[in-house]
Amino acid sequence: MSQQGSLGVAVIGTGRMGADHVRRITEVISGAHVAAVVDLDTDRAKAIAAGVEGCTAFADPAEALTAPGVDAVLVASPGPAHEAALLTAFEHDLPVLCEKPLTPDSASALRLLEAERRLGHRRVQVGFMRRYDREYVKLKALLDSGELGRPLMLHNRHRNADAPPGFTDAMAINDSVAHEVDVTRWLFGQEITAVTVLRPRPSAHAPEGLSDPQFVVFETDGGALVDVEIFLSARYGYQVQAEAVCENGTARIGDGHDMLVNAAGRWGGTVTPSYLERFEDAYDRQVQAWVDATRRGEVTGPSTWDGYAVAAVSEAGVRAQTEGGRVEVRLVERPGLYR
Ligand code: ISE
Repeated sequence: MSQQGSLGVAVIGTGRMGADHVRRITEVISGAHVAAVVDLDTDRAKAIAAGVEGCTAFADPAEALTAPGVDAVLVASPGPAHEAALLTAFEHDLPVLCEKPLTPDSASALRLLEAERRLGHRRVQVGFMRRYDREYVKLKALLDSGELGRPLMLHNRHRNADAPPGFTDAMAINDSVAHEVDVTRWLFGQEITAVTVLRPRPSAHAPEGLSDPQFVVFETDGGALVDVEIFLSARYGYQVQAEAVCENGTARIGDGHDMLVNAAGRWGGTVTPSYLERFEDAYDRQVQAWVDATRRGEVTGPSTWDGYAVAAVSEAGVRAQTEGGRVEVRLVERPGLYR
């Protein structure tokens, strides 16, 4: 570790998320600095590196990971590039924070699981940032306390103002519903065993090539039912809500009630424009937790197993979209490293 014990991070991928993480590491959190940025778009990488003291731009992740002063890696490149980046990080036994999805399919996620097992210790925290959102954390604590009794159902609403250009039905599962796959497993401590996808007549605002909204149903091995409304062109803003229905009561988060204004004959609050604002605090806490754990020599948070399980459920979800009906999820046995 360089700079008086500060963790030198290489950020791979300098798109929307990567650039936001560079800002976060440089300006918001403590204990780390960005030592390298990597992007195939070298102009973009150089422009970002120019704004960060001591940061070097690279086009090739392998080169960046052996650069002097690089102690850890934050992977924020597109999902299909994650496997190669993580395998390179494993070669150098570097700690990794990998943006979700871990990989876009279960076979590649399984290869990573095997590679990490061969290392013999956990190296990866997967970027399921909702686990660091204060409201989700409260909901998890309440469910874990047992006060509400056994969870029976989880209703989720996941709305984006607009889908990015080129967003497909499969991406609605792999990139968006992947979050509900993770929070379901985490909140309930159960695995998802089957997925069904239903679709109403699409919104007139649904972009070409995307069936929007969609209604996704999970069944779990604990006998719970979970529904997710994924609506990517909801227009009015970004909203994520969850309501757990349990034997002794219900608990709901994401209503955005932190300030209600009464004025001009109406009452209400504001809706965040995108996930960057809605989950800003969760992203900060996630990256800070990763840096703190790494500096202590530990690995915490969502694991490669969680990334694999989400990839397997997402794959079943995409099959349910194309084939129709209920698609079962089959996971390999959970290795001891992840228990
Ligand atoms: C995006 O990749 C995210 O991770 C957001 O949290 C999600 O709401 C959005 O739909 C995805 O495209």
